[in-house]
Amino acid sequence: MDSVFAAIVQAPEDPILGVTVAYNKDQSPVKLNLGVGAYRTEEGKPLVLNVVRKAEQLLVNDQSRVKEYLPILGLAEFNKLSAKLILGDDSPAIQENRVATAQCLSGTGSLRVGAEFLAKHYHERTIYIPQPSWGNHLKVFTMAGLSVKTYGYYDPTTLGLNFQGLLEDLGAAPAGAVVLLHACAHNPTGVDPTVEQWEQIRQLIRSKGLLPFFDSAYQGFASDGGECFIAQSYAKNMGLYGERVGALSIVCKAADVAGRVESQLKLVIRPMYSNPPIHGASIASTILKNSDMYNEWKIELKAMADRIISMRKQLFDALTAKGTPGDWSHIVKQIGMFTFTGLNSDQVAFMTKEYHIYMTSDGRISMAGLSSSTVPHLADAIHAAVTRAS
Ligand code: PLA
Repeated sequence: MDSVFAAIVQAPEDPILGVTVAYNKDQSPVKLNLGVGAYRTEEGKPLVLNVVRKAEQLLVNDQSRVKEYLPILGLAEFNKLSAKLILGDDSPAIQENRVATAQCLSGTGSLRVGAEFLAKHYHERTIYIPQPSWGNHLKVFTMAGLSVKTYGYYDPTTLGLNFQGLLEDLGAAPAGAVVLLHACAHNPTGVDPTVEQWEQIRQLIRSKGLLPFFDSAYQGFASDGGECFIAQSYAKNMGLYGERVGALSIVCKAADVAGRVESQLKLVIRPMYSNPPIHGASIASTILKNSDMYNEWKIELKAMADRIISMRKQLFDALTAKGTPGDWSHIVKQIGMFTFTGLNSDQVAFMTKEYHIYMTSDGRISMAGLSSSTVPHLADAIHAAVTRAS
């Protein structure tokens, strides 16, 4: 007898995580995964931070720890520390008890819970995301019941910020609309506004009564007294990817509002996954609350960031030395884990087929997946892809 599911069609792989699936199937010894934004060492290995190992050891040795359910909003201490980390120690919003924070399943879970809350309680259902943005934004917000529009962000002719387009599009947005902002290190473009541009964006958002929803971290902006949503992820900065550690903070104008917002967050979360997992959040709070471990974390984080910057330089130098046609200075100018190369999907497909280099079809490469020993291989592939047709 036929299955009742016989008519189900095969779903496509995810545009980002599917790159890893294809990579895993490749038997070539020179294969290279520059798809997902996951940090690798110079040896090409995943990295568990020393300070994370230390925190885990402390947790394991602590016999008083149990495996009870966390409250719906997660570990209270973790939530406090996360809000402090993103808003700053001396944030008036924290001092005045105006922040409602929920421990969520990493950045994605924080975005989703925030979006569900907005769909249920907010009068304006439209959210503006940058063009382009992280591919999952559209799906997360649509699934939560919001209607997604885009605002100008990237200018492919300058490989820089389309600031005029951004101001025009947000200026034309309906009052109250939600605006998704990448707090820093915009994915996939690696292009961020300058401090002055951020201030102009802030003024526009406040003057139009738009509601900012930050993905990740940008200290300072959120301390202007206005309301905002912040989705934090510890996946990359603590290397806690698979532990799924994150937080949603909703900054409100008054403590009584924050209290009611928090009570409603619980009603959103309880039927979704009941309550979040304990281990990863315990690691993060162990690190955040101990000043020695906190400092150690910052040093290790900086080492990761510095290695990525050095990869940018090495790749740029390699292409310059080869005389690869085109201006490649954006490789060193862009910020964060990714270089938005400007390579098109045909060139990407060519590099995967001929060089076993895996990356997203929009031409984004994860610089964190590169090492000194693989830079020449990537430079060869880019050179061949660029010179092939011409
Ligand atoms: N927001 C942005 C802008 C991201 O780039 C990512 C992850 C997330 C949120 C979610 O991260 P988290 O849920 O793991 O905390 N982007 C990755 C991985 C690194 C992915 O697509 O899931 C990327 O390669 O784009």
